[in-house]
Amino acid sequence: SSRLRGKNVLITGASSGIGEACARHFAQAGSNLLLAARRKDRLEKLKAALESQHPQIKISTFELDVRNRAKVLATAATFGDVDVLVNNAGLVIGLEKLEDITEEAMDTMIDTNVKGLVHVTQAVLPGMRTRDKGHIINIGSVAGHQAYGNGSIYCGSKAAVASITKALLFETIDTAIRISEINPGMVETEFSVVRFKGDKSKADSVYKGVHPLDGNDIAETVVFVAGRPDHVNIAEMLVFPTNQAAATTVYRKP
Ligand code: NDP
Ligand code: 8X3
Repeated sequence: SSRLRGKNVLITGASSGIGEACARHFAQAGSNLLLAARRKDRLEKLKAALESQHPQIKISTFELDVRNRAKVLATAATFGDVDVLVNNAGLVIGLEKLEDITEEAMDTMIDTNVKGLVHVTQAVLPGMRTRDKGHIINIGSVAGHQAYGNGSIYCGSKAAVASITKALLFETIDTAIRISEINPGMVETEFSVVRFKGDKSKADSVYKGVHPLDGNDIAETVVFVAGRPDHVNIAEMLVFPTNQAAATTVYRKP
């Protein structure tokens, strides 16, 4: 949509998967990009590729761990005006019973998915309030709305994202700021490779016999949500592959 041309879009977790696909789709729409993640080398490659395809847009990259509150706040001071924030950085570690989850895994998920999202939002929302414009799009998950066994902390972290998103709708009701949550089902990205600590065959088995979503499928919905007229807020969306019915219910072709 031409509404996104020239808009400044900050995407966290832009080095892979959904975030990287969002970068490509917003670039296609003519938006300027602020790309953040820990793996700066990947962001640089993406920036170079997108700059050659879309010479008219501006792209900046930021090596940023969203868990590092002080760094997030300091880096945000260099962002300029952010029109759209896509809070996408997130991860799952393991698939284990609650009593078997390590403190490190628990901290990593909560610090990234919940506190990291809050850090970036706290860094960007005050400017949006001052300008009385902006759009925050949080990438939640079906897992935040339907808990499943061996997913307690991850599901809980995404349930927190759902609650925080809803609270923000109330807190910005008297402003022109839009708050949206997009909840994907099964998306084939590096998500399962990270979950199983690099075990590619275990990760591949998650998608066996199904045609999962890919990053582009979610990026298209993010760009659609961001591209609605200013008076339209798509507050919530659930996006499944066709053969998924619930968080852990997928039909697999035999
Ligand atoms: P990927 O693993 O492909 O991408 C995750 C991104 O998050 C990477 O760019 C990674 O970058 C970034 N990230 C992780 N930790 C941090 C951190 N501490 N600071 C900054 N960036 C970080 O997975 P997806 O694209 O699938 O995941 C994106 C979002 O989508 C997540 O919030 C996930 O929970 C959600 N989601 C995914 C689903 C799926 O099935 N794949 C389904 C529903 C929701 P880097 O490592 O360079 O920092
Ligand atoms: C990721 C989806 O439910 O497969 O948010 O873990 S799930």
